[in-house]
Amino acid sequence: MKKRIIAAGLAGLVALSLVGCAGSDDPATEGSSSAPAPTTSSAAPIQEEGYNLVPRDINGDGVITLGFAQVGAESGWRTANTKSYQDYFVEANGFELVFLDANQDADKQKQDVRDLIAQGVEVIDLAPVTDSGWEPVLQEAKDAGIPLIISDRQLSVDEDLYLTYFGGDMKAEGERAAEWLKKYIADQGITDPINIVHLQGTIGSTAQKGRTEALDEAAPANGWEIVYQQTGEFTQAKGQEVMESFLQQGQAFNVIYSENDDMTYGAIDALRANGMNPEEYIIISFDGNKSAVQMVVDGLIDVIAECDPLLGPQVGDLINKAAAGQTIAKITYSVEGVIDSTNAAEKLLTAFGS
Ligand code: GYE
Repeated sequence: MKKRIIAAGLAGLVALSLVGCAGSDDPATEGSSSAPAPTTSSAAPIQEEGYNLVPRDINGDGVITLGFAQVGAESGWRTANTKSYQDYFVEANGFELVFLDANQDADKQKQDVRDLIAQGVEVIDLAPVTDSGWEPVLQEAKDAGIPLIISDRQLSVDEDLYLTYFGGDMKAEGERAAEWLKKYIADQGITDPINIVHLQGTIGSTAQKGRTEALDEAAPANGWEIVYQQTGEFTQAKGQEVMESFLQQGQAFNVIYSENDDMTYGAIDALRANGMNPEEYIIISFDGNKSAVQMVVDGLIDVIAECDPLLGPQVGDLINKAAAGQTIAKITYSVEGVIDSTNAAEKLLTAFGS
């Protein structure tokens, strides 16, 4: 029964968006001949319950077209993430990539996904800028019979609205960073009050929410004070700007908790510009770009909570498995840990980006 619903959905999409492919004998459309081909999009069969859309080469052109709704180009992590998609989703691997960049604009990104639906791509990968207001758009993709994957930043939406999530567990990353700080303070026998400058990522992104929530919980639990909390929007320039404005206040602090490497670079620049030595502060970062890992080796950054950007091949693998009829997990978190003085030299050998 499930199978027939899928086949009918695919037949609808073929009829709708792929004029000129009527002669295709792609096995993906097998079993659809008994289903009446709808002539308008509103007639496309709608899944009543569950999520059973399967990625396929619907138009039989030998490749699966993946529409990727990317966040933007705000960070080194993002650049590496985009490159991993561009490198993997190529014809030699059985794919074609349609890449749309939302420029960190959540409204534009909703339009981007609608454009991908209108273009009739065969699978959509959404890396959501922020986490609200997605239900109608995800429903539209589902109604059009296009399987949708959420990557990088998780969404708390009904499981029936997407095929799978692949990416980091942002709160766990923040918890690892906080645990590291707790242990470091104990190991070093630090008795000074802990005053934390907290540079946040893009407000409303799940990367920001998870990492912020972890610190917001750990601080009161450990008697730490967050003396400043401000978004640097995951960029180096904004990270430097907000750090500068904090430094103008002349308030005491001894820890920087920066939700990505780029803002950390900006904060370090701000410290130096004010004649301060970054090595005198405990600096906590996220991601693990090569330059940041080098800074751990050099003793400038104390710890990085890792976040893996090289999602392209891993998402590709999930698509292939789902296309082959295998059951894939609803949520898969990247394997991540922390990078500090104990393992930075080794981690440098495989660090991403520059
Ligand atoms: O940490 C940051 C990027 O969503 C995990 O976004 C991603 C975050 C990453 O801009 O550098």
